[in-house]
Amino acid sequence: MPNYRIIDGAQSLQHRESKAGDAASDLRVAVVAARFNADIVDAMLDGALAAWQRQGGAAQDLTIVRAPGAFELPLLARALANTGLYDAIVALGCVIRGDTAHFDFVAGEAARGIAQAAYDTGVPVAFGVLTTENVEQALERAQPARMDKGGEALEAAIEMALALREIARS
Ligand code: INI
Repeated sequence: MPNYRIIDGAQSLQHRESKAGDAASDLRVAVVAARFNADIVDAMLDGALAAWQRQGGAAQDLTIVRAPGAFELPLLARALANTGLYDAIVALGCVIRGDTAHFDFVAGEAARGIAQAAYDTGVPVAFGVLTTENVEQALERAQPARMDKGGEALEAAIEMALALREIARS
């Protein structure tokens, strides 16, 4: 195979079954987590924190900020990104269709605002916002022992931070 230069931020990520790695050892990350649907978002936060440890992140290098709901995640994510202190941000929330006629507005603005915060600041913001039909679907996705969407979002943030760092070095 020709000697292509490959940038793959996931290369140094540690898989679940292996022992802890060091992909995150020199990264700083902030997690912004909604309080609405707290049981579900807290399960996602547990998964994200376990992933941070598994990837060798230090406790003092991870900041947790709480938001009232998913609608408020973008503004806090943008404020955290603008500090210049963090290599990546993870936004965690859960919007359940049955809960509200506002579903489309809350979920839509969360997605749009989180993407815009990343584009405008250049800091990756992982989209860890569940949008589900009911609580059962949300729990299945949130629980670390099941789909672990919080851990997945945290690992996406690390992968993006490492890829952007390597691109900046090229
Ligand atoms: N916020 C959520 O994070 N999830 C929801 O399902 C939800 N529902 O159902 O309304 C929700 N609403 C609150 C919203 O995010 C804001 O906090 C609120 O509108 C105040 O701005």
